[in-house]
Amino acid sequence: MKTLAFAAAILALLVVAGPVGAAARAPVVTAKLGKPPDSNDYAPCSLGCAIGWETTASSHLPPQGRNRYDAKRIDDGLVNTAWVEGRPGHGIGETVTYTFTPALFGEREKINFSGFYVINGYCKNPKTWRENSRVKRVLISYNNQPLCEAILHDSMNVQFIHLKTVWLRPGDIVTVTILAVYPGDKYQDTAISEMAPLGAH
Ligand SMILES: [Ca+2]
Repeated sequence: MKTLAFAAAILALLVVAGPVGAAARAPVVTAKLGKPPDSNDYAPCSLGCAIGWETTASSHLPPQGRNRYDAKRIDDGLVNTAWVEGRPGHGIGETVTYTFTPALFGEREKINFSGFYVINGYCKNPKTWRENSRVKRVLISYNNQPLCEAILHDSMNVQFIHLKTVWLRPGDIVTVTILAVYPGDKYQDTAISEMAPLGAH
């Protein structure tokens, strides 16, 4: 009996310890699919209406002719320009970081952030969109702590990632990491035409 009781106690401990021992997984949200952008300079209300941010990326494709693919292209309000990652392969693990620098806050102590709007892929035209990879799944982190994973649609329409409100404070960063892609027909370059933080309203 003692052996049985001991075994039961060990089992109970294992059951209790299981979830704690395993790495905590961020919750998963699926983006809400909207309409096609109504013009090339599509720029709906975003957190940018209130304070703005600084955007950087872990890599980008070098310029080709007059086309530029740096991080500025991901929130320039133009559908026909895109940030394109610059690593060999599909850019799994590449990141885009939004920094909310203290100077942007002015008199504000904090501001609410509630997700992103995204125009996925290189949406210059349908051919370019198909030839380059699109983002399928991302990890969204807040000050380097996982906030959630988001699944994006393989579409040229606008899509929205809605998150539980996070209160951003001066110096905070939000990072988006590519976890999976929809491969392009021709290139292994993953592109995002627009991805801008939502909030403040
Ligand atoms: Ca753009």
